[in-house]
Amino acid sequence: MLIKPKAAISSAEITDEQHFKQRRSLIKALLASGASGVLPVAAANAGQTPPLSATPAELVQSYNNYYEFAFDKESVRDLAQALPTDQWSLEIGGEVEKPGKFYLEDILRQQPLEERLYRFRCVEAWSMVVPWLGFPLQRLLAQVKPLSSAKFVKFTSVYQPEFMPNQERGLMLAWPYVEALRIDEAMHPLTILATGMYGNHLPKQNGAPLRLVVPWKYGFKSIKAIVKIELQSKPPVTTWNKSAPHEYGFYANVNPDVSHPRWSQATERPLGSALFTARRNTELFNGYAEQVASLYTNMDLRHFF
Ligand SMILES: Nc1nc2c(c(=O)[nH]1)N[C@H]1C(S)=C(S)[C@@H](COP(=O)(O)O)O[C@H]1N2
Ligand SMILES: [Mo]
Repeated sequence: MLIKPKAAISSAEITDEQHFKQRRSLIKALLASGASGVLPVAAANAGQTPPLSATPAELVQSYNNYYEFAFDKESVRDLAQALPTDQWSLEIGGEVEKPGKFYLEDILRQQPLEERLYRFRCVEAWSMVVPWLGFPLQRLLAQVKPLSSAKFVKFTSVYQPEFMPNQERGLMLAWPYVEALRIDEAMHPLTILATGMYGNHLPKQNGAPLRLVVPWKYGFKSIKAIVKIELQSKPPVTTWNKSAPHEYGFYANVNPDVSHPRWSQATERPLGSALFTARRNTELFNGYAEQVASLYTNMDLRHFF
């Protein structure tokens, strides 16, 4: 399913819009021809009832958790526009054969973008459905050749206190924001690095120019504005887990049966639904159990929350 960009984009900001247009038509063509190598969107969405429909872009792009900028969701969009995102580079290192510094532009020349319509569930019990544009993280990791000693993947967000008010003030969390996955989670085909949404560029408030999306985990795992990826033999210390270990586990798999200490996770409020309309039931692994449950066989999900 492809969605046309809704709002016109400002021409000053978009120098490579042509590039995106070409990509979009390439994706369309490949989907129409059933060619492999591009995500079968239908397959990614299989088994989900009712069929997913995207949350309006305007909501997804104006209600944002991005603590480097603000603690409230409404002021992030404006503040985030100050972050410089051009000439972005990504360092990849640790337990790999071929570490290096890569320009995002070069990475994108090699990685065909795919559209993935995913559920997204914040630990605060609201949810949305987002058509991301991105590529499987496993494809990038394969290029740096992980060693067999690589058991975890650590992600680090940009540190730019000049442009990120809460970094400048040293408020709330230890900056930069860090997240991590187990290597098999990182290599799972549902795990993507996103560079766009709604058939267009990724807005700054949503983590431009490069963010992680792990659809079966709570939203805080999907780290924004990534500048570094390190493969490690030991479990990395992650931002939320460190700041409140009893509230935010390392795994953070969406699970209706494991409550947050301060609220239930059994239901969620779809973004855009009226205050008093029915909430929807939260699904185990956010609806992706069929694809990911095998990663956690024999694990007590209450203990490893
Ligand atoms: N660097 C960074 N990444 C982050 C966050 C953050 O504060 N800083 N918030 C997380 C949380 S709690 C959520 S719910 C999602 C929100 O993504 P969105 O604004 O695109 O909806 O981003 C996640 N990634
Ligand atoms: Mo969140």
